Amino acid sequence: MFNHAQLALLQANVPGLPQHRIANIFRPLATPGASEKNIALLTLAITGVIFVVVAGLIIYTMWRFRRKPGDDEHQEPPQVYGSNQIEVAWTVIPILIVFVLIGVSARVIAGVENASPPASTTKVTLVGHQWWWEVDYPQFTVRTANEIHVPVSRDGNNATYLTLESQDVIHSFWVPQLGGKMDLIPNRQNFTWIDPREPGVYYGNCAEYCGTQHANMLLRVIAQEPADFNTWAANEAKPAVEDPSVSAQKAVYQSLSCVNCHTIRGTGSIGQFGPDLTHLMSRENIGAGVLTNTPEHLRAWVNDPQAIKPGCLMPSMKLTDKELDQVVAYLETLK
Ligand code: HEC
Ligand SMILES: [Cu+2]
Repeated sequence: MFNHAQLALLQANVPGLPQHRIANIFRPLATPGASEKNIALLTLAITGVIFVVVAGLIIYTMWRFRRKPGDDEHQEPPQVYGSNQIEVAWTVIPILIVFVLIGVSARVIAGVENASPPASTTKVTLVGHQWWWEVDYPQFTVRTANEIHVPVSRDGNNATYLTLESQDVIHSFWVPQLGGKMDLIPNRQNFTWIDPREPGVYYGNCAEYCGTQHANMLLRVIAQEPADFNTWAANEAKPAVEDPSVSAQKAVYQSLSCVNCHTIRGTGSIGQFGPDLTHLMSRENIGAGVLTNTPEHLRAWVNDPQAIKPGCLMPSMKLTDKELDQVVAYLETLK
């Protein structure tokens, strides 16, 4: 499920938060994930029985009708055609199996899709872009990218409802331990929800091929104690930090075309095409998971994103070394 760069990222520790590194559908930690696990087990059990029966019949037949000493090797064994009982059995039984699986899946999908959000829950609008995730919190006027902070949900309360949209092509939300897959479709809204039961970082990825950098659309759900979540949201809701010691560096950033693609709230940088950078330094990774968000990585990214994530929709800006230092120094103040 993960490529090399992402695996390296998974190994990076975030202090204080356990990492649910194994994105294993058989260890669900949320209600939708748990019901999906049951479908997976049922499907495995049914297909397992079919496998044993079919493979068993093949092995039995090979043994029972093997060539014996004295058999004429040019003589075909007797062939049987058109047994009504067998035809009916292998038509009806698979149809029944398919209907059982459709019924069970439809029930789970309906439960995930149609649950209406109680007023007290967190709402997130997740917008797929080639090749990153925009994460909006309409209740807090917060906008971030690639990392979905949510409160942990211990008693069934505090679920997070997700409205899924796409800016360009079809993407798909899948965080195996929590839930999914649910597609993000242009000109349409889909809904799903998650209720992570344990604090920690849950990994997911885009699950619908969406173009060249599809494999680098890592998604992280960061489930926090409600108090920590509120602290995070309160900071994110503020406009960008104004640090007078970097006003010259900020002026350099403002003079570049970065402002046409990125928003830094409270400044003249109001582009909407790329990720919101207002609180860039509160994110653990950049480029939807290709790099951890360290000063060196940030510099490498701004210098030449095409070398790191070839084909991504941020051009290499060809800054001078001096401009690069200044822009990165400014970005690093955006806590
Ligand atoms: C043509 C639009 C465009 C321009 C111009 C542009 N960017 Fe970007 N930027 C993007 C896109 C799109 C992404 C997301 C790339 C991805 O992850 O696939 C991005 C990502 C980033 C990120 C990583 C953010 C994150 O959370 O992953 C940073 C930092 C960044 N840009 C800074 C800059 C700076 C600084 C400049 C100017 C020197 C700049 N960008 C110019 C479109 C642009
Ligand atoms: Cu994709």
